[in-house]
Amino acid sequence: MYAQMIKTAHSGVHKREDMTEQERAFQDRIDAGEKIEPRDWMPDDYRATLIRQIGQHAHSEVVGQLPEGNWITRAPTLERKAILLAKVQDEAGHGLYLYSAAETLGESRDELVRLLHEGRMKYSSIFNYPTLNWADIGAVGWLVDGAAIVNQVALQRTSYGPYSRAMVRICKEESFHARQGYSAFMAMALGTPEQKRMAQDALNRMWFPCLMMFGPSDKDSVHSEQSMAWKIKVATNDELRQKYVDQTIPQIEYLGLDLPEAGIVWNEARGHYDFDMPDWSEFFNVLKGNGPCNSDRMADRVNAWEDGAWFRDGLMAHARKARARKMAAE
Ligand code: FAQ
Repeated sequence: MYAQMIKTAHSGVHKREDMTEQERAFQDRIDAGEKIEPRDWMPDDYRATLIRQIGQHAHSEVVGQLPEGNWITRAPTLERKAILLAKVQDEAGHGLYLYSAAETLGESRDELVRLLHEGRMKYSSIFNYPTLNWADIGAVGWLVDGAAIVNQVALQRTSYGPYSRAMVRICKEESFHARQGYSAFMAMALGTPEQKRMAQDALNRMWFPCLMMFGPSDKDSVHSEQSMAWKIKVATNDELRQKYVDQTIPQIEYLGLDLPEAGIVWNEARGHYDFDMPDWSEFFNVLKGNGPCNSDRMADRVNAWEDGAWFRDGLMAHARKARARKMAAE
């Protein structure tokens, strides 16, 4: 369904004077802070925008398992290994909650996965960067999950009920993820000089890719204006990015690391840190599939899907037999 709706998901901002009576009544519900539920009437492009965003979000959780999953066998202690295993498993669960939320809009998980594998849907740019060493794994938990949380805490207030409720649970689990990341990273930052050097290097490399997670600057964000009007998004890309920078700088200082060379200066008048924006040409290049790991990530996902076909077929055969047995017994 989303494949046919892609055009409407990009159809520009709705003006009140152009709305039908039904659309106006819908907007009034949004403005009054009501949640929209699956059986409620909604405009086609509200539905398509949600499927796009929730679908991409779900794909990010699943693809996001890859950079950390590849370090489970190499975790430095059994305790770190058990923690990382649980964390990566949680990400799969987050993907499932989100695919389920998309299903309430009439879009199947199989269809969304097909669109991802055909390169017609996106996942978060951050997962196209490599995790080179153990310091990077701490940094993913601290900085990547930290960025995801800033975004997802805001999304708890999104206007679509199932998405909002999925976010409440996901945020609880993400806060464990960020803490385990900070704990692993702190052990490196406060460790030997070589560990500290690795931690500083991980921070420097991940800083800008993490800022990119919030999307392009507001002036270049295609969807923000309409998504804000519908309260699908409750804060803009730049607002959330600022919030993230403001909360992360004191955490870097606490670790005794140098701030990344990224124009970070406290601005007393604004009451916020000033900082340089990432190189947006790099961001858009990663979105086009040209990041350091895009092709590896997609190949891993497509292979996993194909290798799992026998298991899905087995589950379906079992379900069919169980159903036939149940019906015969009735
Ligand atoms: N990466 O008009 P906007 C996680 C695309 S969860 C890739 O501003 P929008 C947990 C955007 O889709 C991380 N594409 O778009 C974890 C659009 O393209 P389209 C995922 C991006 O939707 C941690 C175009 O650029 N979180 O990490 C990105 O209003 C550790 C124009 O952009 C979510 O998905 C990007 N960074 O705002 C898991 C949160 N940014 O669709 C494992 C929900 C933008 O027209 C390990 N999503 N694009 O072809 C959102 O809040 C929004 O979708 C934004 C983008 C803020 C990401």
